Amino acid sequence: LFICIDHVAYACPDADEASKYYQETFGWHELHREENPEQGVVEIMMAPAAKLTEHMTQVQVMAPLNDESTVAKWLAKHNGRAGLHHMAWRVDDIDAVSATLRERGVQLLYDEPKLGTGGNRINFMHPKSGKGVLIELTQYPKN
Ligand code: CMX
Ligand code: CO
Repeated sequence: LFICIDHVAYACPDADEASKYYQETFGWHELHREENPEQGVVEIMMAPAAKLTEHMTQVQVMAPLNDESTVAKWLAKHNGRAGLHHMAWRVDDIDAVSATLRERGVQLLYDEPKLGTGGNRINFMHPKSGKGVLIELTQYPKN
């Protein structure tokens, strides 16, 4: 069902500041950045390598775009402190994986996948189905 851990997401108030720290202190690279208004985040995908390769895991540095953002709510609940917010599992076929997981009683947040990083199709397992962890499913565009 699953290919690899696509990313681990770090939520913070200022994504640029965190990216600068990753670059200057750890020598990491920005692979991609975008704003996703539907998800309410500005996100920067980062990794030790300058290019995304098969089975590589990234860090998604993200900050809320506005006060209504789920990430703004999460930060407020954590007294404004940055921290790990979710992890994402890369899948080959999100529709098939979602159907199998639903059969197994897993609660997915959306009826249909939404648009995620770089045009990926994404969905989330509710934290209670992830044993206390918010887990994203992500499928890259097929080319
Ligand atoms: N990790 C683990 N548990 C979490 C969590 C997180 N990130 N966010 C919330 N929870 C838990 C809370 O602790 C709470 O648990 P209890 O009921 O035991 O107290 C429960 O979930 C409900 O929390 P809440 O603060 O009331 O939050 P909501 O139910 O309003 O929202 C969730 C939670 C998961 C539905 C919401 O965050 C969501 O829709 N997430 C998916 C979208 C998202 O995270 N987008 C940003 C990332 C985009 C990207 O990766 O591209
Ligand atoms: Co994510």
